[in-house]
Amino acid sequence: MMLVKLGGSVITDKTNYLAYREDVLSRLVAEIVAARKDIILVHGAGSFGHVLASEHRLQGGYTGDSQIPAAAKVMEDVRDLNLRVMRTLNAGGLPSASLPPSAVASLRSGELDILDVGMFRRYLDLGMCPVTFGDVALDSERRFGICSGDQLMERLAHEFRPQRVIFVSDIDGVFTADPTTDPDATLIETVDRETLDSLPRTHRCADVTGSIFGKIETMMRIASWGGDAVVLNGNAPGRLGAALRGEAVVGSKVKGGEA
Ligand code: IP8
Repeated sequence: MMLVKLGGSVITDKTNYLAYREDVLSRLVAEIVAARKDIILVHGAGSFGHVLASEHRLQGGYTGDSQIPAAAKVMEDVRDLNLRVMRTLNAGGLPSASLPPSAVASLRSGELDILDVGMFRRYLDLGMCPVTFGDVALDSERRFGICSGDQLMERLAHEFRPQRVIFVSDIDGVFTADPTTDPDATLIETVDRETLDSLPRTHRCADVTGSIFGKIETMMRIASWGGDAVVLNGNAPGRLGAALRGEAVVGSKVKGGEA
């Protein structure tokens, strides 16, 4: 089984509120279908979630009633994105079942607490691809919060122990410096604890759910449970398909840290 996260930066245009990249998603779905693997899919929220979540400081949980309409609007928007993803998956030949965190998960102080993994298992058994996504969810301490796709990836990797965990991003992988501003930045093929600690902490951090460093820490925990954890560029045709077939691919492989 493989666990794949389609990053919000690849399936949406993160700079434009509610801009969906259907052409990119259709191609990625074709690569998944061609690979013929059992898959659990997670997708990010991109411009359907982060813009309003940051404007209304939803990440830290409830601070006042004025946030409630914004939280509801973010839930509506990420459902809208998810519905578009579901249509693309089903039309592309990957029968899929949507499992929204607002209904199957809850947080405790911003951390993922409860996730109904049994549901994922039953849809997989039925021959469907379970799909979940970054969403607003209830929080037992903070009333509500943001459940990120990366938190879901970590829990699902822990429960299902997939052969490979793939993060599909809009850049080739982890670089020695920020490739958007530094022409000397080079791709790091294998990232371990030592490399991570030596990286300059100047990379861009555009999300309410954290920076690339937080993502790599998550990937290290995932890799420490056995499977490969890989980050690759979904804008480059063929790379996701190759990674699903277990082939070497341009990207960064993250080696497990301490469990
Ligand atoms: O895009 C964030 O999930 P992510 C979810 O996976 C929201 O970080 C609603 C901002």
